[in-house]
Amino acid sequence: MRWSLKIFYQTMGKIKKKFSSFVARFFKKKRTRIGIYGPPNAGKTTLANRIARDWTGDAVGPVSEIPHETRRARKKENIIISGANGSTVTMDIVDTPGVTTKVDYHEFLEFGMEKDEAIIRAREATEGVAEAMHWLREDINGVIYMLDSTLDPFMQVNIMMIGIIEARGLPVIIVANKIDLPDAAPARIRSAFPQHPVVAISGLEGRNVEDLYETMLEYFG
Ligand SMILES: Nc1nc2c(ncn2[C@@H]2O[C@H](COP(=O)(O)OP(=O)(O)OP(=O)(O)O)[C@@H](O)[C@H]2O)c(=O)[nH]1
Ligand SMILES: [Mg+2]
Repeated sequence: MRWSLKIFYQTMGKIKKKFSSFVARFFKKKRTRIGIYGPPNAGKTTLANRIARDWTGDAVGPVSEIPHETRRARKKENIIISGANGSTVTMDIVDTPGVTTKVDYHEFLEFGMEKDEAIIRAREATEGVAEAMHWLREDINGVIYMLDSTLDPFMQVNIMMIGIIEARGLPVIIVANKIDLPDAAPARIRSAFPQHPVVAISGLEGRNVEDLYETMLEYFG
């Protein structure tokens, strides 16, 4: 009798352990995948590098003043961001190629690039745009939409991209970047997209990025 009681308690113990590990797995927070989208040269890679450096110590990819520097999506996994109140969110950050409706190789010649190299860059950039759109459909849970706040936000490509992101029901934070420049007008971006949170930053200097991290915790957490 005593033996059967012992076996009974042992079995119950095993079941309890299995059950609690199942519960833990069930409630474990999934990693969220955040895509940084926006037109070429907005400062997407600069911000991706800053986020990665601030929270993991590594960079994501090269930055340049020539548009379409990023021509393949690049991912940095397992970035854990934590906020002032102790909340955290684990995310993969995907830096995407700048999305435009047309890539013209002539644009690169102005930067002193050889014609052959410019044509290759234009082709790669076009493929990169298609790839970025594919990721948006398949694999992204939230979006940082990056704009250069010295430029007009009412470009067709921005309206179209924000429309696609809204149609997919993804949470989006709009970043008004380059506020260190004298022509920056983040208020213009705020009034263009009143339905979404807008955070004005300088990704280059790091100004106001803390505010962006808190907003990311709020919207992507
Ligand atoms: N003044 C200023 N320049 C910035 C800022 N962020 C990025 N830049 C500059 O803008 C240029 C483009 O930056 P990237 O980070 O390569 O931009 P991107 O959006 O990744 O560009 P693509 O990959 O070509 O789509 C570079 O010369 C950066 O140094 C900023 O906050 N202020
Ligand atoms: Mg880039």
